[in-house]
Amino acid sequence: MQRLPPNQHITSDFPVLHFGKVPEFDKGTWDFCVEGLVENPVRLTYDQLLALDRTIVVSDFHCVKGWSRQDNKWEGVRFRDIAELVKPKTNARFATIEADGGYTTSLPLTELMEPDVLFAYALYGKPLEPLHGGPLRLVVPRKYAYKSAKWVRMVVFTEEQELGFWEQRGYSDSADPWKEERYSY
Ligand SMILES: Nc1nc2c(c(=O)[nH]1)N[C@H]1C(S)=C(S)[C@@H](COP(=O)(O)O)O[C@H]1N2
Ligand SMILES: [Mo]
Repeated sequence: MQRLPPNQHITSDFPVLHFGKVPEFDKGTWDFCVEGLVENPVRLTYDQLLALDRTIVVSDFHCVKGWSRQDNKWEGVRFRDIAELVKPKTNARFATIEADGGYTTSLPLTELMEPDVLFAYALYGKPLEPLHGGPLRLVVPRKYAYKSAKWVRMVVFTEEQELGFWEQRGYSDSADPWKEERYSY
């Protein structure tokens, strides 16, 4: 089976790519909020998040600029487990992911509910380092990596899809690397 999406090349190091500054993590004030069209909005501290069911997913990571990094061992909480906790209302169809520093991205719930979609707080058994999105990042292996928001603080369930940071700047909203959906035009 072909493991590398079209026109991607494998890199064995882990490039660091983001817009803006790496936010500082203060465990005392940090929180993770899930709200919008849900029955049971939650605000979790870092320790409360770590106490939720932990899942390990080994997955590949594809940046829209052309590099792919294989076999990343992420550890965290599945999106679907968070959804189970907050109970999306029947009209919720998307979720907007908001990060420290203002970065956002959005995905259909059908794609976020896949079993390999994680809010990751560890990589190879170590707390996720700030450069790669620590303390918490979304990981969506089946999409270009701009959907994998670093420094996630908030999830808002919505009825309509909101356009994320890169998606407002010409990148594809569907972002499927296998179909090479890189740009929105
Ligand atoms: N908050 C935030 N998350 C982000 C980005 C960003 O600019 N800000 N860039 C995205 C892009 S384009 C890529 S390729 C990956 C890079 O993740 P890495 O730095 O851990 O390799 O983060 C994604 N998540
Ligand atoms: Mo990227």
